[in-house]
Amino acid sequence: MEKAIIAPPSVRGRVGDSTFLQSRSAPCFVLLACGYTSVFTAFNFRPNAFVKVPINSQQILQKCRNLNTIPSPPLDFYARTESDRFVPGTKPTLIKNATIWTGNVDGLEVVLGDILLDKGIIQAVGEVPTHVLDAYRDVSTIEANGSWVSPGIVDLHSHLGDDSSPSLAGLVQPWLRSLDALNTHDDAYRLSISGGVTTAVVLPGSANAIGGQAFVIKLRPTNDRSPSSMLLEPPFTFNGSGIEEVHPPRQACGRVYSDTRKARKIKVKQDDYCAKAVSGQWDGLGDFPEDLQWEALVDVLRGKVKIQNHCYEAVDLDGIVRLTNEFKFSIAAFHHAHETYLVPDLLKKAYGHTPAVALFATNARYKRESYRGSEFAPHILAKNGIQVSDHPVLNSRYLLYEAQQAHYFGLADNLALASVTSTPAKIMGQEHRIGYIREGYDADIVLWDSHPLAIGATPKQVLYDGVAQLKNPFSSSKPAALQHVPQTPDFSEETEAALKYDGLSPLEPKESVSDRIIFQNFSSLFLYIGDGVEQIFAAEQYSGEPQIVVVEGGKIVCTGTSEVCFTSSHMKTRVMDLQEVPLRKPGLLSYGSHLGLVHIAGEPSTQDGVQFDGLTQRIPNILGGEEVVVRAVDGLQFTTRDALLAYRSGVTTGITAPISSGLVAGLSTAFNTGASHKLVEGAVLQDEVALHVAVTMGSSVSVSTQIAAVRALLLGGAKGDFGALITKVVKGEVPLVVDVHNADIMASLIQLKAEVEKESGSAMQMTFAGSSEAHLLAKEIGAAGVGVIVSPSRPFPSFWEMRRILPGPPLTQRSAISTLLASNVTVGVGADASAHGAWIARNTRFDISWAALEADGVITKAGALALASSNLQKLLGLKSGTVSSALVATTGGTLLDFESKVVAVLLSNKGVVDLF
Ligand SMILES: *[C@@H]1O[C@H](CO)[C@@H](O)[C@H](O)[C@H]1NC(C)=O
Ligand SMILES: *[C@@H]1O[C@H](CO)[C@@H](O)[C@H](O)[C@H]1NC(C)=O
Ligand SMILES: *[C@@H]1O[C@H](CO)[C@@H](O)[C@H](O)[C@H]1NC(C)=O
Ligand SMILES: *[C@@H]1O[C@H](CO)[C@@H](O)[C@H](O)[C@H]1NC(C)=O
Ligand SMILES: CC(=O)N[C@H]1CO[C@H](CO)[C@@H](O)[C@@H]1O
Repeated sequence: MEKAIIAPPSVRGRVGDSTFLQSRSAPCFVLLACGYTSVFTAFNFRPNAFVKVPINSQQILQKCRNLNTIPSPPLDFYARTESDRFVPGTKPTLIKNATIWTGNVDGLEVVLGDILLDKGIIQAVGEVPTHVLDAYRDVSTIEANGSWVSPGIVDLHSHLGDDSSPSLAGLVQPWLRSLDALNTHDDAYRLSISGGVTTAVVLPGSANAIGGQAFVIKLRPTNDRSPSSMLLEPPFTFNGSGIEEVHPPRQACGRVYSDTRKARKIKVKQDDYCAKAVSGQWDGLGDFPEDLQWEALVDVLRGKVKIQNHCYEAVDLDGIVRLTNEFKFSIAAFHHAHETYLVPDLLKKAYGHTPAVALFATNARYKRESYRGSEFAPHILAKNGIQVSDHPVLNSRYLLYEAQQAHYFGLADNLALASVTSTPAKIMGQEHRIGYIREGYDADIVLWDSHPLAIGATPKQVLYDGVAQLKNPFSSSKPAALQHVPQTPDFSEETEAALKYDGLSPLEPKESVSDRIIFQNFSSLFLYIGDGVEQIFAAEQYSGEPQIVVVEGGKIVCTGTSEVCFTSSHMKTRVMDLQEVPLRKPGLLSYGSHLGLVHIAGEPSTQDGVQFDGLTQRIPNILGGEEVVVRAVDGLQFTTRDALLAYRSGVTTGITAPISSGLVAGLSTAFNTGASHKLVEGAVLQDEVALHVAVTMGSSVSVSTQIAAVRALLLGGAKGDFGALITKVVKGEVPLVVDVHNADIMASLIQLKAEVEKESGSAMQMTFAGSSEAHLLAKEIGAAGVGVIVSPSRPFPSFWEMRRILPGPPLTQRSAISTLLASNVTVGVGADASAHGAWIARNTRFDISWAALEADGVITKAGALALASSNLQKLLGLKSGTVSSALVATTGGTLLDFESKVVAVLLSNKGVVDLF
């Protein structure tokens, strides 16, 4: 209950002024009931024309005026001399002699020169005037020596801090705000910073239709150590749990799917209310209608919120576009958005403006909605004038890698770099301060060790608000070739096919021929020699007669000069000119994903399925109970799109274990990724490869119980077929591959191996797969003769049992792979099993390339190829000769770089050459 005074419309402007009230006729105080919470003033003016004006009418009118104000930076934003994020005490910094990608002129501008940072702001770019420099006494200088410099990377789609790493037990609706759950201790911040990421839109989880409100944060640690202090620009002033409005309003970010009707009702009520208030019809108007719960959605309808919309398929995109027109709101960006490239004209019909599209580069087919996803989507969308932003799958540290891949598949270099800097800045409504290197912008700068679009590009230093973030960064020296934008191959045919076939273009080889083929004009030749990979020809070290390779029936019959190799033949002969920088190398292997057992990861009906787990379930008698041996070969599915894409990317062999969520998975199999079905010659390379088990802290059964079970099995507890298999494992005839990440579990397994070997008197072959923490035991693993398959090859502490990763440059000099190699451990690179699908197998060539670039020169090109070929062959116990039956020919460069493309696979066991 509040005191109320009624005032005449003519004096509304001075309601609440007690002097004023007293100077007029005697006021009549009226008590208002009805639960009104605002203070009303009453004034007796004309008895029959009382108007109740709320005492806070000024605030209400201001609120009404602000209702439809579109968020923008304060009008004096560009006059700022100090950033609101400036850390007092930060010295001015001069970055000298840099190659600066500014983001200006549509991402085409590159400036050679200096950058001056002070007060958290970029003060000058290019030539810093002497009088400006002279004004500073104490400046830290970074000699860039011509290094590439870009604005900080901007991640438009992050769950950093909300999905913490390592993941521990930790909910979402439109009224939920990601800020309220932001974990400031997420290990991923430091990792993302080391990848050059400076700003991220943190979205709440994607579980509900309406995800909730997202916030834009900068990732660096703050002196406050609070989530609020990480906000780039709070949309409002936070005070207690309430929200105070500022004018003009600041940008908010939200994610909306549908259910806008409720919000529209509130909006209509507010508009009616304000129409009355503005015209002075206060009588009976009551409180301003609002509902905190739906406020975000009302703001959406008022165009105040940037909507980031998860939306995949044409049917859903169509629905949302209709909704935007019905409710008159616009969408900032569609995220994931796998089918947007098929419907660019539909996107252009969205209300207000064409939404931008945030995409993964090669991650697709992980659920039905992403089945038609294409690596050519960014290029196609850009050609349609639609803004593209890239986003990472798991680890935003490698967001730039997404842009690199989009560039590899045809997106122009200026747009590819913009897709992780200026474009996401624009989409999130922050392009007035981030995403560019411009005077007056936030001093968020990354110095790179190579051209940012070159494979393996790694920051040498990252500055946030002018504060250098990397202490003692380590940077490996990069080949000069990586200082230029990669000359990417021509994918125009594949790009057209993606559209022509509605996203499902045929992936089979164009031709499979047994003709005689002469390859000429290649720059390097790598072959399996003994049990390793060797480079047997390098054009740059050769000055003799041109070399050729003659292939008959898929087999190399001669390498040498044409004089040496020329033999007349009745065979039909083709000549393949690999043009200047071509070459040939062993086909790669992919192990670690469910390649060949799954078409779509999220759709159980497209897969081989999960088997029984003897440790937690009773295995049915019809299977022979615990004596059963499950073999992946029995469930193999050929021509999955992931396998065919892997084949086209040089991964000729898949080694896949049965899908299991328990202790024992069963026997893996090796197959040709390009084969059309199992009964084709050469389709299955080896029926039974290795026995796979998994020991993990993520199990419902204790680690000690799992180890006890492995011990019981190896020491004679297994019977029947399974017992016979275990006998072979103990004798070292079949390798035991253990999926394990944690170093303490590895130590127990090393002891167990010794125990079993002592008992049996024979050496067994043990391989760790996953192995996130293996570097901690490198010496012991080497001494125990255990091999290691590292996956993911660029580590990420997703779970507690993998938290002690060795992140590699720039945070550490050594990577896990180089550390293990230094202890003479045989190391292979596997596909990341946590990547939701086998799509990742196609990227093996780039994974091994990164691994070599991060190893500071200790891994040669042949060594890099071995990581995913001969070493995997050894680690998994494949019969020798199994994988050397496949060789890959590329044009434009080696399999290891962004400039090459696979043109042929030589299959000697099948007697053919597959041409693409
Ligand atoms: C530039 O060269 C100097 C001298 O060799 C070196 O100290 C500095 O670290 C280099 N800067 C970068 C960014 O690599
Ligand atoms: C910039 O650095 C490059 C590479 O170290 C060097 O060749 C060039 O002379 C430097 N330019 C200036 C102006 O210092
Ligand atoms: C927060 O609200 C309280 C109570 O309304 C007020 O006294 C205080 O000045 C506000 N603080 C800020 C920083 O706006
Ligand atoms: C690795 O092998 C090399 C060559 O056999 C040997 O010289 C070196 O000592 C070994 N290193 C370790 C750590 O075992
Ligand atoms: C280096 C090399 O092998 N160059 C050859 C490329 O192919 C042409 C014929 O197409 C030869 O004339 C070159 O000698």
